[in-house]
Amino acid sequence: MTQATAHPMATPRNDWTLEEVEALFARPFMELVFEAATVHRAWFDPSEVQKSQLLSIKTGGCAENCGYCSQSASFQTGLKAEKLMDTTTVLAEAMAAKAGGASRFCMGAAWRELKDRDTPKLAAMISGVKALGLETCATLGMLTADQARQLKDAGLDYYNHNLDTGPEYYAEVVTTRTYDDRLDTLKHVRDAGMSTCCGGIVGMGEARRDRAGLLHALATLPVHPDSLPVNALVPVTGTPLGDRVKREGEIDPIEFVRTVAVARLVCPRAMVRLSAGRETMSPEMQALCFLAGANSIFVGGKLLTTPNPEQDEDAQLFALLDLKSMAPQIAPSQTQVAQTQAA
Ligand code: SAM
Ligand code: DTB
Ligand code: SF4
Repeated sequence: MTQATAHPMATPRNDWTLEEVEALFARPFMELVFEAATVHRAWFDPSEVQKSQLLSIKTGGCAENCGYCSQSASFQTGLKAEKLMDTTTVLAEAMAAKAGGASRFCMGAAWRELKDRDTPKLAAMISGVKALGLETCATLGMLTADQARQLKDAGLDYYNHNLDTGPEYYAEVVTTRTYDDRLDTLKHVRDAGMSTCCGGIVGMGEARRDRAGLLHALATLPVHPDSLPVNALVPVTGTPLGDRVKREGEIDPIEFVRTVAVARLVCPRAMVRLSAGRETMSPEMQALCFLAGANSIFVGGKLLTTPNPEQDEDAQLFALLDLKSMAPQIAPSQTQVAQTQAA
């Protein structure tokens, strides 16, 4: 905290206005990146980047209609739906991820919500991965308060549940759930004492105001996300948003870096994850993202269903940029810190 007080923007705030967040986006690019890099240094070692690995434990056939997603049953993407993986396979994948240098393992399921009948199996996977010494994360759709507690008891450190975009653009992205549904699950996760992982996707045809709207929504949550993934849309053929981006063109890379920088500024203590979309980013673009405050990536040749740079390519990137791998981040969540301070 002593270092953090050195810069006025390094102290977390929950009273951001949308206009203030938009004003950050509009800052001269060099100033914005410099400020974000400065705030990044107040809380983190800028030479450390965490390597996370993803595994799709239940692929395809999802009941939601997220317009970017390869796994929605609403779109013809050519993806084959699969059953929930068995625990032994998941643990073998987690061991391989650890051996490959990942310190965090995230299990993703193409579900609208977790079903009670699957919870014991999920709990076994989570406790097994945790026993390997990995930081655990899962993303399984909506959770009830009770399910969140069961996952926490099993050893789940983080729950990922993205808001994806600003509230005004949300209905363009998905119509089978509301922003409030997402906020409810995030509350259950916080109340269970888990760390929240919540971010969104850039490059879905949204306006800058929507990107600011997303970051404003995150920065005004009762407690900031502990982990904030910034995904660049991976355009999947057959999805409405993937097809649209292929027709209309991708977002300007500098606007993506601006989004990373503003994420770092409005949620200074969050792990900002440079998530989907690195496959098509140059080393220079990724370096700018790290400078602007991103401090985690997903490693391994596959995200959930789409390609990601191979391990050796990322090893070269780390060597080129003199980056070190970060250890698991299982400090108390920001919710727990706030509760301790209030007590
Ligand atoms: N079904 C769960 C849910 O949606 O919460 C978990 C899995 S879902 C695939 C996890 C996140 O991946 C989504 O919230 C979205 O932000 C991101 N994502 C999915 N498809 C993507 C794509 N094509 N490009 C970028 N990000 C994507
Ligand atoms: C997140 O925000 N990004 C990751 C993780 N959370 C689960 C998932 C990216 C998925 C990209 C599309 C795919 O591979 O299917
Ligand atoms: Fe289902 Fe998640 Fe894909 Fe939406 S993003 S369709 S909820 S798997």
